[in-house]
Formats: sequence, structure tokens, C-alpha cells
Amino acid sequence: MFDAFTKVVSQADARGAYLTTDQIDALTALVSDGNKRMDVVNRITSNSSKIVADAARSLFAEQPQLIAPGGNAYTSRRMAACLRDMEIILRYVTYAIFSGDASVLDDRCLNGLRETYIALGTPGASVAVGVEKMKQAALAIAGDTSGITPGDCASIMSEVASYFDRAAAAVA
Ligand code: PEB
Repeated sequence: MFDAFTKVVSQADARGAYLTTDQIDALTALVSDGNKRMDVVNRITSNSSKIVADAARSLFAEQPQLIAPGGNAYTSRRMAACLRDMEIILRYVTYAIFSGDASVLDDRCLNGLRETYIALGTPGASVAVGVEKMKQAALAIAGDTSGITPGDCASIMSEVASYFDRAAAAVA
């Protein structure tokens, strides 16, 4: 598990080299934009229940076969497992945003997840749709400029989107 700093240090060390100016510049930018990152993590974290519940509701409205008898989220046990999975994925996405690096998401959540869903008979493509819906909700919440001085958040927003895309691609 890396964060943005240890990742660069590890790569430099593997080459036996000093940090390059490009690497230092990239990390300097990351530090100077650090408040935006913490703000995004804070907003997504404090709205996590709503993000998960709304995404699940929307997924089941679009794919009602999941909650019909015999469906993959039919019975409260499976429904609970489904909501829990979405919550786990969102939690690891917030860790990745916080760290500025996807490795915690990859290593502790996504690694083997596709195979797990295949073994369970859970439709990975539907999980990916749920993740995409969490992404839209999270971006709307993170990018809400009401009541604040709007700044340039393009870079952090696309980074946030990339972690959701990574999770969706890992299970689709
Ligand atoms: C992954 N999910 C399930 C299981 C595991 C995971 C390991 C089997 C064990 C269990 O039931 O608890 N666990 C989960 C995860 C990590 C982890 C992400 C990462 C660290 O440790 N059903 C649907 C939807 C989808 C869904 C498409 C969006 O119809 C999910 C939610 N996951 C789902 C369901 C089960 C499950 C298990 C329904 C139960 C499957 C079953 O018992 O039939």
C-alpha cells in the first residue's frame, strides 16, 4: 500500500536515483492542492450512506430483476450483502483519494473481486453500474460550489472519477 509520496520514493529507489524535478513538481502541486483533496474526502465520507443508498435504489429501479424472487439481491440477506459491498468499495475509493494513489484500492478491495463475483454468481456488470452511480453522486457532492469560493478543481475531480472508473472496470 502506497501513498503518492511513498510510490514515487519506491520508484526512485528501484532505479537507485534521486527524485526527479518532475516528480518533485508533481508532489508540490499535490501538497498545494491538499485542502481540496481533504475537503473531497470529508464530503464523500460524511455523505457515504446517502451515496450508497441512492445508488442502490437507482440500480434496482433500472434492473428490477435483481430484487425480484431469484434475483441476486433478493432476500434481505443478499440485499444487505449488496449494500455492504457498495459501501466497502466507496470506503476504499475514499482511501485512494486521501492517499492520492490507487494501490490501497487495488490491493485490498479490487484484487480478486471479479473472480469472487463470478464464483458467487453475482453479476459484476450490475455492480459496475452501481459503482458508476456512486461516482455520479460523489462527484456532484464533491463539486458542489454553493456557499464556497469556487476554484479550479478539475484535476482532483478527474482523479476522483478515475478511482470509481477503476473499481467499475475491475468488476465489469
Ligand atoms: C465482496 N461480496 C460477497 C461476498 C464477498 C463479497 C467476499 C461473499 C461473502 C459474503 O456474502 O459476505 N467482500 C466484498 C468486497 C470485499 C470483501 C467488495 C472487499 C474487501 O471482503 N448483489 C446484487 C448487486 C450487488 C450484489 C448487483 C451492487 O444483486 C452483491 C451489489 N455480494 C452481493 C451479494 C452477495 C455478495 C457477497 C448479493 C451475496 C451473494 C450470495 O450469497 O448469493
